[in-house]
Amino acid sequence: MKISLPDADIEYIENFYSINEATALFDIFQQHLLWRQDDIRMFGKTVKIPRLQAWYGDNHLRYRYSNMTLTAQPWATSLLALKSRISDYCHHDFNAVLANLYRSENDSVGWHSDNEPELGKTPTIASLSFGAEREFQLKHISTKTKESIMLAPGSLLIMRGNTQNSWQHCLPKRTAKIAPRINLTFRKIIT
Ligand SMILES: O=C(O)CCC(=O)C(=O)O
Ligand SMILES: [Mn+2]
Repeated sequence: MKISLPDADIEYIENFYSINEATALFDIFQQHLLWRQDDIRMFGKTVKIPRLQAWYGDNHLRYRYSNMTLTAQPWATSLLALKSRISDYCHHDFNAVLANLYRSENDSVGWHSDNEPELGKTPTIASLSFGAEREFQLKHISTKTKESIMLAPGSLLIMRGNTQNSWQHCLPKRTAKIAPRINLTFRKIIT
């Protein structure tokens, strides 16, 4: 399904994986990915980022993200099957994936665009969700228009073209209790 937003090219496939597959994949990734708790420096202070992360990709690719440099772990076999299915669906070659584990409603990611220079000018980002459903928000950079999409387990969200140049996105904290969620964003680093 196309999500019709100005200056964006966004597609959402709710049942890219069945609910049974999504549940099994959540368990595998939660147990087997090399989750790390990174820090960032903000206003001169060191703070823990509010989620766990893991970075996998070809040839120890490096990725600078919010002042951190992550060096890719070699592909875990559990990720390769997903990469190939998503690459076929998107007709796009991905060479890395950033995994996020939101342990609870207190974990989040703040407003940002996936606009690091190593992604190129019009990156294609393929984002898979497992575990609890969470609200993904979008905000147009100049008009400030907001939109939100509930990302269901097993869903695939694809952002292409100008989306990262015109919109920011975030995954806000919530007050009501929420179970853990894993998000995998497949990317192509241009070296
Ligand atoms: O968890 C999500 O759905 C979004 C994650 C994200 O925006 C990112 O890792 O850049
Ligand atoms: Mn992002």
